[in-house]
Amino acid sequence: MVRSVVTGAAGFVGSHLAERLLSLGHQVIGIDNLSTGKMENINSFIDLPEFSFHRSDIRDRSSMSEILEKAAPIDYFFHLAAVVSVPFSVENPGITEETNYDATVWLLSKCEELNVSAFIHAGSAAEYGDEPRLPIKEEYATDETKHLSPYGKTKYLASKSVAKSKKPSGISLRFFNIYGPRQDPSSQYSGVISRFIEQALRGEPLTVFGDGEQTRDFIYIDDVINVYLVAAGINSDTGQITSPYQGTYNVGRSKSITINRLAEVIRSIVNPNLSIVHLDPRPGDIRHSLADISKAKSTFGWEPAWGIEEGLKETIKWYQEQK
Ligand code: UD2
Repeated sequence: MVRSVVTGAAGFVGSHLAERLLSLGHQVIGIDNLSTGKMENINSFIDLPEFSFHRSDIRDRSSMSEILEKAAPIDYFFHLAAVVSVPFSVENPGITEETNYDATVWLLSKCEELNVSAFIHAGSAAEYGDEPRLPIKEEYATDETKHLSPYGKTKYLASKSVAKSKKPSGISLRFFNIYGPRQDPSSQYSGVISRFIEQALRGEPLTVFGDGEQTRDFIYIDDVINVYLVAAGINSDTGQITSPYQGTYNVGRSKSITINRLAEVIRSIVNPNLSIVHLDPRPGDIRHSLADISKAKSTFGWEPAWGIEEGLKETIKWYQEQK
């Protein structure tokens, strides 16, 4: 039976990935320190015999060694656990470096020792800093890039180490703006889509920061899970496995939308009478973001399948069901 470890398994993306691997008949060992992840994200599958859950911090080497040695032989190591908040990283650069960089490099070497076939790291568009050349290509992130936060810098360095690894085969997926069910809307820095939907469902005005003409490249969670599988060499329908890929790949739709337009679309789906208000611009925001995804397309034959309106409708439906 194919066996995967998913770090960050109780998070927004990790829980979807674990659930999908289980649905393909794979075994999953989920690890999370529950700092931002939530048990409610994994409740629907926690009792499955093919799933086991360990509460552990990825910086804790003795606990991680014990879990991984017991779990061996491991086929895939999906590494999603990280400091995910940009402002937290600015206030806590030490914890960010230990978590996003040091722990990742150590886990990679542990996976080499345990003969894991692929190590798939969650990279980020933040690795590009405020890149003016659009659409953004993978090679634009270099050692000279001016990162806007310890988050961006540590993700870049970790991606670089992972992408060089041949054993296990190292893959770093640089995600642009991910959205979908289970994204946590509760902080000021939560993804804008989760915030707008939460505001809309409460009947509150949608809060656009600045003039709203900034753009982002949003990708729906299902497309993200598919790219995780194909990059690892797992057939996303049958679960059959072939050789994993290696290197760094952008993951977005390569289509951008302004935040103003996004607010209008969400309002039109939930309640056309809602107001949209403009607040001060958020300090440190980049203006435009757009992925060049030709490398992922030509290497894995992967293409995003979800349009923004369809993805938003599905996401809104999920938030409504939680009420
Ligand atoms: C994303 C990632 C972040 C980092 C960064 C790198 C998310 C949630 N965050 O930040 O981790 O990788 O990319 O570039 O994916 N906005 C509003 N109103 C709100 C909330 C946000 O107008 O209530 C605007 C915000 O000012 C920004 C845009 O929406 O221009 C997107 O904000 P975000 O926080 O969803 O994501 P982003 O791109 O800043």
